[in-house]
Amino acid sequence: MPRKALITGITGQDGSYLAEHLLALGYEVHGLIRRVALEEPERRLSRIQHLAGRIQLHAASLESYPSIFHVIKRVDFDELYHLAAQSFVAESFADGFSTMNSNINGTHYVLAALRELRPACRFYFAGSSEMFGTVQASPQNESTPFHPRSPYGISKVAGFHLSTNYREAHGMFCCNGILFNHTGPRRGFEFVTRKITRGAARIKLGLDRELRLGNLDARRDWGHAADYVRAMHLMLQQPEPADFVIATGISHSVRQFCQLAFGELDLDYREFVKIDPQFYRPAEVDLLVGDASKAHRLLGWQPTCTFAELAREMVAADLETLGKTPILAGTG
Ligand code: F7E
Repeated sequence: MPRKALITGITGQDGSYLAEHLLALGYEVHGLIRRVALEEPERRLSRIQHLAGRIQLHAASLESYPSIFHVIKRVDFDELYHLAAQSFVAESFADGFSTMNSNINGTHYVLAALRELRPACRFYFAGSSEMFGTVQASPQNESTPFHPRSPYGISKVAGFHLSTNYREAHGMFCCNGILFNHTGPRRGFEFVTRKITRGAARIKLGLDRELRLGNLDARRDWGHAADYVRAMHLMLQQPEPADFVIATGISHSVRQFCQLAFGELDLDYREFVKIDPQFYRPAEVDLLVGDASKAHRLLGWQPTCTFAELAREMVAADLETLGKTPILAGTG
């Protein structure tokens, strides 16, 4: 009998890579999606289109306990990966209420339904380096205190504590991944790395003349999402539930990513990147760099993709996709 996994957020970057990874390992993969996604499959299911027929999708809303309950009741899941969230930090400043509702209550609904129906199902919570916020020590590891700087970060701290509490109070197998920034060609367009690679490719192709960005001096520890989903799976295979930092251990600035991405296209980012205050955040996280030595030691996990390789892959993918659009075919 194959093991059965449910992924919330299967339509996102991480969900799609995780679904591929679990299928390759022989899992029966199920995904929780919003009903509205079924009405616009080309746009909303684009990252998992190539998996059609190999995964089973269930419509539910993170805002509705009964809808989550019914999905969890339907199948005897062995593992549940809770990745669904409002994950764009800037948006969480614009609408903190909906970020809190879906990220905190959504996590609580999933945990409560699991406890009621399938308490033996292993649970993964997608925690975030944004929980560290204004860092209290560097590099950050599993013992570093949290000091979140955004409603998003606060919602992830709450989710982390909820998951930990179900582990401690109800004996459930709950693991929290504390994942540092991870990206790749499937990244949403608003996140800075994808905004830069797509922007650079558009400029190269003559579709745009400039790219407007905010704080170029923020530093993050960026890895490849395909590497990071392997760690999620490994966490749930351990003898005991625990929390793990997943990171490369190397930080770079947004400016360095611009340099690399534009450089891939023989462009100088300084000619094209314009600073626009609207992309600054009311409270910034200046520096994040993770210490993943616990994951190296206990999970045998290592990242495989360097920062430069990441930029190269993303630029190449954006150039290829944009090069195929009809607008270019017309303009040569
Ligand atoms: O920003 C700066 C911005 O939006 C990175 C999410 O996956 O990782 C991600 O959160 C940095 C920030 O990601 C622009 O101020 C400059 O310092 O790509 P981002 P994030 O906020 O680090 C964590 C681990 C998560 O958990 C989150 O869900 O880049 N920045 N100029 C900009 N950022 C954006 N988005 N757009 C700009 O124009």
